[in-house]
Amino acid sequence: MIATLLVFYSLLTVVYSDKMANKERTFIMVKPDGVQRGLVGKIIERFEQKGFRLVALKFTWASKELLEKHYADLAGRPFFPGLVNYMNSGPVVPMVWEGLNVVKTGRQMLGATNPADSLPGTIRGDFCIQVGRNIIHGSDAVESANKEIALWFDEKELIPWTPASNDWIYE
Ligand code: DAT
Ligand code: MG
Repeated sequence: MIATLLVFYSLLTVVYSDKMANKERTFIMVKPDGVQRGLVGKIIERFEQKGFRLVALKFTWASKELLEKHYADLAGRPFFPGLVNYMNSGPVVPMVWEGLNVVKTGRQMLGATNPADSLPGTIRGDFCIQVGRNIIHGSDAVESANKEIALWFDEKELIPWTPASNDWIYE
């Protein structure tokens, strides 16, 4: 009896942790050039058709202060002032996407930082040419994703939900 309960419990734990793994979140942002060039819909479509869940989205013109925090790790780089000016040159579309391995897969969907190195089929590979106009941001690790999500969104703006398609995307 106890053995049966134990097996049942461990099965539950496996199923539960599997479901939790599907809750990984990443921070994706269409940069001002992506917005100006009318690529917001196409970018959202890539994440939707992959099967990831949209958890938050807004349209905003970010302050330099926020952008300096967002790119704090790059503050010492020669391109930093230009990067902040570019990111502050128009509205952006920050988003949170959720799903299994969404951070790593999201980076693969974006392509390399420099579009010259981004493979065809990736967002940067298909839609842009230069590193200073690479149209989209994506978190590079779970830890930075969590930091970026907290920087751009309030907790109440993150909407947990289960799409009707969920059981057809995850086994
Ligand atoms: P990523 O956006 O792929 O995470 P990153 O974090 O190294 O790349 O840099 C942030 C942004 O800064 C990048 O999307 C474009 C810009 N950038 C990076 N390296 C650059 C460079 N060598 N010259 C100009 N801009 C650069
Ligand atoms: Mg980065």
